[in-house]
Amino acid sequence: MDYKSIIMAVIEGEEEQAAELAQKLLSYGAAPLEIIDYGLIPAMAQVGRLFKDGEIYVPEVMMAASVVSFVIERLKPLLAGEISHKGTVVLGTVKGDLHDIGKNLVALLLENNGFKVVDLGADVPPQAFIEAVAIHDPQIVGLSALLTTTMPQMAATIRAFAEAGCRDKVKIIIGGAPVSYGYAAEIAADGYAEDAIGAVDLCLSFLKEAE
Ligand code: B1M
Repeated sequence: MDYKSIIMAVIEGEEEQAAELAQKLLSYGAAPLEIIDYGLIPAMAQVGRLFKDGEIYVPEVMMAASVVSFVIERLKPLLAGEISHKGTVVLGTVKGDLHDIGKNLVALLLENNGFKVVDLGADVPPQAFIEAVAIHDPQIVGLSALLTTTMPQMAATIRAFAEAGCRDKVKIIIGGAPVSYGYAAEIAADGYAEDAIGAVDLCLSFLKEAE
């Protein structure tokens, strides 16, 4: 299967073309998750490299990001998950951070693995996570960050849970490109996942533990 064309379409911000190419790949037998893994994610990695090297600027990055979201929206119905919920995850990108593509992928895969996901979006302050936990009673809270400057908001969110007296109520997991196992340990998160599949495995393992 050739993913080069869809990768180029994302990088060039060609929304309709990317959606058509995704459709074509599906008709050749590609699974929706393969299109995400071999097409959309590598395209964003390439966009990141071009941005870092000063070959493209924020508007082009935003265009590429919106193409990815557009294609994912179209693949979503093909990834129908279970209807009964195994557990609930409150998910968000931390305060000050607007990156939401990775977080949206985590939400998508969790939903497709039977979780109810309460997605708080991006730029979420600690208090909003705490309020969502009070309302939705999840087993797990997932924090995403893509900037080294917003990673400390993960620690701040965990501290806010402790200060509000509800740290023990939930498992808190973290993820995002600059985050690591070491950082999770440092801020006393309950877990770290490198990618969306890893986040699903981690959440499933917490539910198993609680049984
Ligand atoms: Co920005 N940005 N960005 N950006 N951006 C990065 C992150 C950067 C690495 C680019 C670079 O310099 N090479 C750099 C950060 C450097 C650093 O902190 N060290 C950067 C910068 C500097 C910035 C701005 C400051 C730029 C500026 O304005 N001068 C600015 C900050 C805005 C803000 O947030 N306050 C900014 C803005 C933007 C856009 C708005 C233009 C856009 C975001 C659009 C959107 O998300 N809706 C954007 C994008 C798209 C990127 C890159 C190019 C791509 C990110 C992405 O979507 N990757 C990125 C470069 C890169 O990562 N290569 C970059 C694809 C996605 C599938 O991967 O998000 O890593 P990722 O998610 C993965 C895993 O990390 C993991 O699973 C996902 C799927 O496998 N994961 C989790 C993520 N969350 C998880 C949570 C979990 C578990 C796993 O559990 C809860």
